Amino acid sequence: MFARQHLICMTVFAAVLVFACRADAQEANYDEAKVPKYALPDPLVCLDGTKVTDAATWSQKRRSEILRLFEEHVYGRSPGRPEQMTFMTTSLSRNALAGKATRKEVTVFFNESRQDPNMTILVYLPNERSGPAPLFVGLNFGGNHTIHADPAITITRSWTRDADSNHKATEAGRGKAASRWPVERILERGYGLATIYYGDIDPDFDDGFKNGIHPLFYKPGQTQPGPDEWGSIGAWAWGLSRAMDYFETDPDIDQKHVAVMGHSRLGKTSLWAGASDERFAIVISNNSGCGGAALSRREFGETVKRINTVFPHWFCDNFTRYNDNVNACPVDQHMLIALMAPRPVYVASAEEDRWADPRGEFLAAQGADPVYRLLGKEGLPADEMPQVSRPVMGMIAYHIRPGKHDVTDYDWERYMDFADKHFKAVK
Ligand code: GTR
Repeated sequence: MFARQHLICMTVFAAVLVFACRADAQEANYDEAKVPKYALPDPLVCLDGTKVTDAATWSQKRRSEILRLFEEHVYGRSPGRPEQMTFMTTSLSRNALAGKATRKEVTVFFNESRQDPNMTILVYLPNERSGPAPLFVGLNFGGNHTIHADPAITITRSWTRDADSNHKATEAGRGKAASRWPVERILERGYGLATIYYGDIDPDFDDGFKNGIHPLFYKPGQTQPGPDEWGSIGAWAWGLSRAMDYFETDPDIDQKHVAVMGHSRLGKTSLWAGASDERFAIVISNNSGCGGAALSRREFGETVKRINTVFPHWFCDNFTRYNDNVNACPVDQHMLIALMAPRPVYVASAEEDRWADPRGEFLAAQGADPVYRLLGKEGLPADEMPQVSRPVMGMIAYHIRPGKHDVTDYDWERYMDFADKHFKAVK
């Protein structure tokens, strides 16, 4: 009897959920004519109303003001580098991928006891190089073993989305995401690639921050982050900074030429990593959308309310204040892109990825341009949104390619063109 009632309850609940999701999806606006009128906060006007007219005021005052605003209202404050952190190389081959690469796996332990959570950085470096290799680093969605069929990559022990195998990754996942990681091509163009499974840092579901990295930093008595403290995006970005700490110790890696790249929620993460850690020399956002490169005030496709509802663990709790009033938020995402200045930043969209609002991504990139120009840099050399497959590259780059929400070879080739342009890498 109880079981039957329970079943009925679950069925009703599921039906309501499906209905709610459909209703919500229908409500998403995809009509340019229905984008509300909005005014963007000026990245060059300080909170006290003064206008920034010189580079020194930007770097000494306004930049840190904007960074604090993003911490307080959007991503939350993160801790720094743990004092007890250690690195351990757990595998090394100088003869990987038919001799083309050096492959390393490096485990990062965050505390003295070397317990979980810890993260494993998988690194491929081109053997054909004359010195330390410039590097792309990005988090992956399924485990390091998914990015390439290389049988030597260790399968992650962390929670994965793979429900078939009880959330434990298996051999079946090996190479599954290879189309998003053209490792051989990256090596051929003279770059290394490092990647980390994002679930090593914080599993991507809302558990009240009991698992993952957060509890390591709780003050006595604290059970979850405060309203202005890091959510999961903050934690993932923090993990990228810890990887950067490792790169600084590896003589095979050119630590001054590390580009951080991420797709979708991990594109939001690469932007936040690049904003909060200026050691990343290039920052790349692939289809990052709402809470990433897209302007929140346009409310086109995914909205702040919807993202905070469906993914309550991604941002800090303060961000929910803007669910019904996004105009009250003291920042919008063009200011996040401006935090990369004067470093090169690339924003990429996909034509069919309307959920991520390609135009909103372009407009945010454009909205950062005045800051680059103030710093004497080119910014984004485009007055209008470019046509499909017509990348524009200044210090800010933008492209929109045909197709859906994904990372393709086209995207990677453009990121490497951009890195060639700014790093002058050996090819
Ligand atoms: C969607 C989410 C997006 C984007 C995407 C992803 O469900 O609405 O913001 O992050 O997931 O990460 O694949």
